[in-house]
Amino acid sequence: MAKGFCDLQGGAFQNGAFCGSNPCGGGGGEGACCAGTFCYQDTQENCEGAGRDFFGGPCEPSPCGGTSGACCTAEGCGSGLTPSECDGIGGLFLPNTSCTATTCDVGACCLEEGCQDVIQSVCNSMGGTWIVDSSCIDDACGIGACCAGATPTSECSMDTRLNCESFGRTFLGVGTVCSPNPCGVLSVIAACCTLEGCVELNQIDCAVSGGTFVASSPNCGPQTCVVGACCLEDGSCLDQIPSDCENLGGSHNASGLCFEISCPPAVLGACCVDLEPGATCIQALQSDCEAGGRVYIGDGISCASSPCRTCSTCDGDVDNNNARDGQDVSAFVECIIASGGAPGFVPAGCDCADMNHDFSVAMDDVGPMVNALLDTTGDCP
Ligand SMILES: [Ca+2]
Ligand SMILES: [Ca+2]
Repeated sequence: MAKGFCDLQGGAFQNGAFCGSNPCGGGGGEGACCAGTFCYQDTQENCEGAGRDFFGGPCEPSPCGGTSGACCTAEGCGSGLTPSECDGIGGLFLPNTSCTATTCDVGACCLEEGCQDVIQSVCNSMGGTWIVDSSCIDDACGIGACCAGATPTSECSMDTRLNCESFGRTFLGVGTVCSPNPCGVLSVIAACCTLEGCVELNQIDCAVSGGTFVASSPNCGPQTCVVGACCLEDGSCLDQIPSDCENLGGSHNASGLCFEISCPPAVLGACCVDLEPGATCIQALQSDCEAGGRVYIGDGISCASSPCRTCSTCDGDVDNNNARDGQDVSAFVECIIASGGAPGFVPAGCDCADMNHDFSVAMDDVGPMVNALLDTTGDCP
């Protein structure tokens, strides 16, 4: 209201302040307290005791004069900071944004070009669809067939898992399609492993009974639901039914559980961490090694044998005389013959014949060798 009306009512006029930020304080409760432009909730006594300005009311919108916006930090969302203050504490400043439950949460953002884990406002600015409590690693944006029922004539639509299941429908998996209509497969009868043993049910009834559906077994066989020791590649053991063990890449033993069976120890081998000179060697499982795009030399091979060794002069200088020339050709051919093209095997003295740095000497090294000889002659470059 205007000052005149305030005076008429015996009030104390607060120039420039509005009731929305409740500048009246009072009651001893908490209210907006300004530390510079940073707004937080505190009692008037504490706030003014700390030499700060007490405004009362909420911090949103901030009465502290800071630029309006949210600041996302590892601790969550804060308001009342200027962009540079937010930047100063390692935050991300979002102009004209207020802190809500999800303002700073990262979730899957579904875009035409794929999925990106970002906060909602960034997703909106890219024109994507943001999904709360999701992540790209779970394929949240993946589309698949969504069945309204379990008969061959049930309505099938293409949707994300979240949208499909939010309507109480059954999602068949990312990448599945509606043509031909797959919804009838939900009514196909197969083995279902329950606590009571094996029963033949459709997929939905099996899920309802808390069982594990074994699509690959149309009937209950004597072994279908036998829980046994499942030995995994890394030497560990899990009690599993055969189909689950197979899905884990393990080897199933129907004759006993993990406490009765000793699984073979993990087979480690030499793994060359990169393909460049000076490559580091680690002992690893083949799957772990190759998962990182590294080169697995072979089961049981120890790093102590330095299998990742590389050329000490220059690629193609097979006889190690610091010159790459025609004299290296016969040594190169001998290396190819000695290795037999075996993967992960560099014969002794052939380090400089591995032109493509894959820790083997094979026919795919011939082309690079020819090119190297044509490009330069004489001393090592
Ligand atoms: Ca040479
Ligand atoms: Ca090679």
